[in-house]
Amino acid sequence: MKITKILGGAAVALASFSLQAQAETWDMPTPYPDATFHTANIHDFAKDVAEATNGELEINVHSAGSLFKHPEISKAVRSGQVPIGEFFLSLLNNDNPAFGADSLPFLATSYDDAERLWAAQKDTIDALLDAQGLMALYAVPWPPQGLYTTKEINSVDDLAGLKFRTYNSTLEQFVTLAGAAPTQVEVPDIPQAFSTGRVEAMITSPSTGVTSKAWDFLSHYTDIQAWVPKNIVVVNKRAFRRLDDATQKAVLEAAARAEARGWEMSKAETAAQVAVLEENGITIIQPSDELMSGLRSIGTQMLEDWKASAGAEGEALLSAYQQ
Ligand code: PCA
Repeated sequence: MKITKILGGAAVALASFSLQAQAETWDMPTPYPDATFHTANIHDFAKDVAEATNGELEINVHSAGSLFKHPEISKAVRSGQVPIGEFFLSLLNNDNPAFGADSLPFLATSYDDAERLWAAQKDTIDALLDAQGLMALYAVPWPPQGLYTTKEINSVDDLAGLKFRTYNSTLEQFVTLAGAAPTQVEVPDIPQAFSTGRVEAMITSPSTGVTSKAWDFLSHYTDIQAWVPKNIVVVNKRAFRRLDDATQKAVLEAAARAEARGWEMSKAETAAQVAVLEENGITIIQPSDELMSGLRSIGTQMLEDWKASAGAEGEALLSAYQQ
């Protein structure tokens, strides 16, 4: 009796020890607030992974740049400081122009275009990330990007001199060519940047307009649908390889589900969040032909610059997209 008890206790202790030894927690930095659909999707992804692995892999999401600031996230995953993270794919444009293709103005402006562009980009991006010790898990687009201002904008000239919030180098170039003055501001800092007068206009999605309560500091939304940029979730390859086969498989399956779910969430967001902007008093405007042709010609110039810097790799990517 006594012996069985002891053995039983030892068996229980052993079992819980081996569970503890296997169970792992991954800290996951992300740049955007919890109210963002991308972040909600990541929380679901983490839940799926935990469930599929019986809690052996827990992903602990640190949103809104709380663990690493957005520009640091890719480096933190690369160096292994964290095993997994999310960031805006085209932030890596400075490493290689192929990363920035989805942020080129008017190259891909609908979800169908965005899907074809992602298919055309994917192999190149995978190879570039692989060389950095990273592996892509999934990518999800933001809704098409629109123009937020404090007045009606009918032409590129109307943008001249505006203090303009930007989020990457391609947007910075676009804004500069439009004659406005760019300032890089991360999403969690948008309300303060506007309320203190550091910026007075921005190009972003209806989603980010809503999560930052654009109606508190802006009045007009012009639906220019300029590009459909993506967020990407990556893992550190070494950290991934340390997982056993079943856990690796669970992560990849949850990632595939998150990608499919995220694209649907993004599509559903577009109209829904424009409606929220409108309900809160923002004037929604269809762009004038003059504004669009002015912006498009800036886009054409930027595509030429991009081609020149992206070389043969860029050409292959573009021709795959334009097939
Ligand atoms: N929101 C993010 C990226 C694109 C978007 O729609 C931002 O404004 O930074």
